[in-house]
Amino acid sequence: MPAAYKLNRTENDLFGLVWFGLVWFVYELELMNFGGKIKSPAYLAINPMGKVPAIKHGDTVVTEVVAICAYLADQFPEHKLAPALDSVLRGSYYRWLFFAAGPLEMAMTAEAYNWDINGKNVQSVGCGYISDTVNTLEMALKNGPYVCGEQFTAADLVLSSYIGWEIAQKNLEARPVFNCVMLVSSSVNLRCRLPCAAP
Ligand SMILES: N[C@@H](CCC(=O)N[C@@H](CS)C(=O)NCC(=O)O)C(=O)O
Repeated sequence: MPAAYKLNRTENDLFGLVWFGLVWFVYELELMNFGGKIKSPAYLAINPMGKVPAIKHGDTVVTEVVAICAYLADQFPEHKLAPALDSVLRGSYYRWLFFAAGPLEMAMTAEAYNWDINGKNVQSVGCGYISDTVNTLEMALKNGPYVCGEQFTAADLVLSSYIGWEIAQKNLEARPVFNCVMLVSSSVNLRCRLPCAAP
């Protein structure tokens, strides 16, 4: 089973909901603190970025929250957190996982730190205007019940975690579909599936 590294903060942090899902898998959990163990040589040997989360599974180290979720979903298929390799749903699965790691993380950081995305730079900025990313996220989620259709996947875990954190940080407006997605993911995490028709 994997060892996992996570910040010593509340379960509502950036990776809280994702992590809540990952405890299905995680055997050993090592908590980090800002400026402390996270920048120690021992941890930098695991992640030279000095950032969490990270996991070690046998000799394999995986960093980047979305990669960790995708990796664990593949390694522990009994949890059915990824569409089958030959399923066409794999297209949506990859699409929204990478959307979270790319445009969504970038747009939320841009919002948090007032980055100037304007007519001169928007064509080169991966998230476009912040509203482009937020509207696309809403579009992806509104047909439900899950982002890949009928199957709850690691992509839902990732997106709901980002959404929860970013709403709490006031970087993302609490649109009805975003609230709904968080509720559904929490429920699935608690092993009681409550498919939700988005408003
Ligand atoms: N792109 C990374 C982001 C990781 C990240 O920013 N982690 C923050 C969590 S708040 C961290 O470890 N910060 C500690 C530091 O930079 O010292 C991922 O997806 O995992």
